[in-house]
Amino acid sequence: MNANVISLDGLKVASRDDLTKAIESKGCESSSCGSSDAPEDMDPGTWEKVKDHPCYSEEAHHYFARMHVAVAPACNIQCNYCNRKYDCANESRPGVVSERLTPEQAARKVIAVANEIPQLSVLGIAGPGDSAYDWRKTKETFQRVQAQLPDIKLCLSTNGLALPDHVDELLDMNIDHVTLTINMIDPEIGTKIYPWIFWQKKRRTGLEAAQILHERQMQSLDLLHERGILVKVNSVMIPGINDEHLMEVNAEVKRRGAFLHNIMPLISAPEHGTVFGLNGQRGPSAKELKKLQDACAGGANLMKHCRQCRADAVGLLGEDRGQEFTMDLVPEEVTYDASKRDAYRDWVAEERGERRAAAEEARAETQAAVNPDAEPMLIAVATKGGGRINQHFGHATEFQVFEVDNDGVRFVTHRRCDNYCVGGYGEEDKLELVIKTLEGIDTILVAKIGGCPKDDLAAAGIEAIEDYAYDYIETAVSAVYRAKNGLPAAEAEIA
Ligand code: CLF
Ligand code: SF4
Repeated sequence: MNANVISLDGLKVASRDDLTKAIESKGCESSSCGSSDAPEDMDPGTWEKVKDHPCYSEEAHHYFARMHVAVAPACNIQCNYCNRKYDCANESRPGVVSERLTPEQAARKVIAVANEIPQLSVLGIAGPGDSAYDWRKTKETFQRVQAQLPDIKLCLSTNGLALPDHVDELLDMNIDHVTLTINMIDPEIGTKIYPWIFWQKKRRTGLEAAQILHERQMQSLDLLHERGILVKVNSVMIPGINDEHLMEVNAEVKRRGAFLHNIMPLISAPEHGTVFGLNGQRGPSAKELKKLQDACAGGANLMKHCRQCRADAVGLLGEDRGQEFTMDLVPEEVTYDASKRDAYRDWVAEERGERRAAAEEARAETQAAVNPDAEPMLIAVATKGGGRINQHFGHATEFQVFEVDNDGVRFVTHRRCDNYCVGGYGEEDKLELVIKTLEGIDTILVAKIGGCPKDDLAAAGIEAIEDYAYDYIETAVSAVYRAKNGLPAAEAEIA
């Protein structure tokens, strides 16, 4: 096979031009990024580490995919939002069970996925228990993958209790991304979240347990930071328990060098069988989460594009292709072929540069023609990746939401929904739910939409626009904003 031929979701293309055309006509289903220029707020060394990581770079998540392998079932603590029948809720949606794998099966699965999904850039181990406690299996998996697919980034997620014992091994394996779940820096608050931990061969409870966990988490953060390993801190926001306290957590993890802080909403329901689910502890509303995120402005940088994925997730953050790669579908013998991924990365390097230049140009022109009366807008987009508006309204299972004002365009969140169109037909009851999901949105940009849903959206005060199909998101959002406010169009948009 020609090393430059790439297949994307069945599209065979032989050159960058072909790939661009393919994506413009069908939509890019995946991700990878690679302008060699670091953004202004990042040094080149850090940029090199994050530019292909969909969780550590919002921009990268338009291009690159991650996969998880569920190899580490054992855990050394109990969180009140976790039921051990399911996967670790620190990095997964609760109530989900993944297919447990041996390290050998996991390595085989990674090769099978890498051969099919050229956007794959990261292998994460996020349980289904604790990856640092179940270390032997985690380490063997990483070693096998590193030996066979040296260009895949390795990423670990842990509660931090066992991590200090393995930090130097992480360094030896070239792992430069670790997620620590830190829900408190005050052990009194910790007693309301953690009923026990297992530490030095004994079960500890109450304040002693929370104190040890806190000290080990801070030690983990310090050791990782000293070694130049990037740390993302995940915190589960639990109203009435740690919600206000998370501002202090944010400031402390920033002080200790965390690269990102990901505040995740507690998802709690009786059917999950967790302590919080059974005692009626609620999760935060989207408004409460946003308020806390706004209150943390100026502290540690916040991740806002997390999808709370599964311990066996595969694909772009907004999609899960795990069912295409269950072990019964992975061949016994698989040989790694890096050619598609290499060609994809080359394409993304160029594409990313162009996208950034177009967005910058639109932003500059927006700022140059400020209308002081212009109101900020919330604009939702339907996208399958590649940073473009390339999805049919009826096929979207989530919408990415951007805020735009005279300062430019910013990603703020995503909103999940069931897709409206199933088997070629729209379902009216689903449309009602989609419209509810889009509450507060001014405009939605889609590649295509039918007349009926467009009218129903308009009746709900949401304008659906197809005019920017396959355009870059930021330039399109900026164009809509300017058109609404009587500002001149940017050159990038006219082109
Ligand atoms: Fe996985 Fe986590 Fe690594 Fe990402 S997920 S181990 S850092 S590769 Fe990402 Fe998923 Fe959110 Fe996690 S979207 S749950 S932040
Ligand atoms: Fe569950 Fe993860 Fe907490 Fe362990 S660390 S109890 S697996 S949520």
